[in-house]
Amino acid sequence: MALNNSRTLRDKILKARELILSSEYVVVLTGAGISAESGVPTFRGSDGIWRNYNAMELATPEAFNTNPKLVWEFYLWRRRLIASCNPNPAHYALVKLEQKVPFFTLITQNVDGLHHKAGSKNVLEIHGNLWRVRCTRCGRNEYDTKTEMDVPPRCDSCGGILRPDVVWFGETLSTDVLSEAINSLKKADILLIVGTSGVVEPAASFGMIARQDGAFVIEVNLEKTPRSGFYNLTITGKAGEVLPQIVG
Ligand code: BV8
Ligand code: ZN
Repeated sequence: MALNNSRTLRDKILKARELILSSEYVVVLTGAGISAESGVPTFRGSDGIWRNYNAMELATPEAFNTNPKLVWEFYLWRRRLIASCNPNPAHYALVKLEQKVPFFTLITQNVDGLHHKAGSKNVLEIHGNLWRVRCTRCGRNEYDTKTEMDVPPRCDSCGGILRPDVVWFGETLSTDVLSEAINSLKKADILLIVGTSGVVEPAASFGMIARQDGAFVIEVNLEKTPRSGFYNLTITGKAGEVLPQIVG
């Protein structure tokens, strides 16, 4: 059985490699699982951060309005954790893939910034970025790399409270970023979905959108997800091991 599994896995990887490297337009959707081998905890896995914190308590506008200090302590804790994490072979494989195919879009649900750190260029951060802040009063938006600060921080221009520039539960995604992502899914020949549990909307429906518009959808995940049955090819394995074999 084990031999069969490894041969099946090898065959699936070779099939994915052949399809992806011969495609005109490749879109990749990543979730927390691609950063797991960098040491960034996933959301829903056994070591998941939502285990220690309740997302609905902290990653929501209501939580921030009620207790901005607590929500900022949660984000500072994540910044400190992520500051020492580096991209892993899966991130670097996607940098290489972007250079190998004519058209490429990387859609990420992650807010850790590791795709940029690895060198990916065309990245749509649909849930924002942990290293960016936005003023709740004047809308001023800027990056900062602080892991220690008085919270909640205040805007230099207007004194308004700054918030993490991420999309919380119950908040809509930026319409520009979302329509750019949807457009890329409609044009995609291949959609490669890596390391997401397929729970959070609207990203969870991206595989269906691409499939309905004729894309071949490949999923790479440690385990089957609720969406695996809708996809053309599912490869079970670690992103950091599978992606470098697909991209070469
Ligand atoms: C919205 C930023 C309009 C903050 C995050 C329709 C139906 C049902 C519910 C809704 C719906 N529309 C809206 C909702 C509500 C909500 C939602 O989806 N709730 C869920 C919980 C049901 N969605 C929203 O509110 C969205 N807004 O749609 O606006 C609207 C609004 C209200 C009402 C209607 C419409 C906004 C969602 C954005 C939330 N913000 N992050 C922050 O990070 O602090 S989401 C958060 O979850 C992260 O961004 C994360 O990326 C994302 C998804 O999680 P995953 O990435 O999938 O991570 P997870 O841990 O779950 O899975 C990891 C996977 O990796 C696992 O499968 C594991 O097996 C695998 N893995 C692990 N290691 C590896 C691996 N794979 C490969 N290799 C490995 N080594
Ligand atoms: Zn301001």
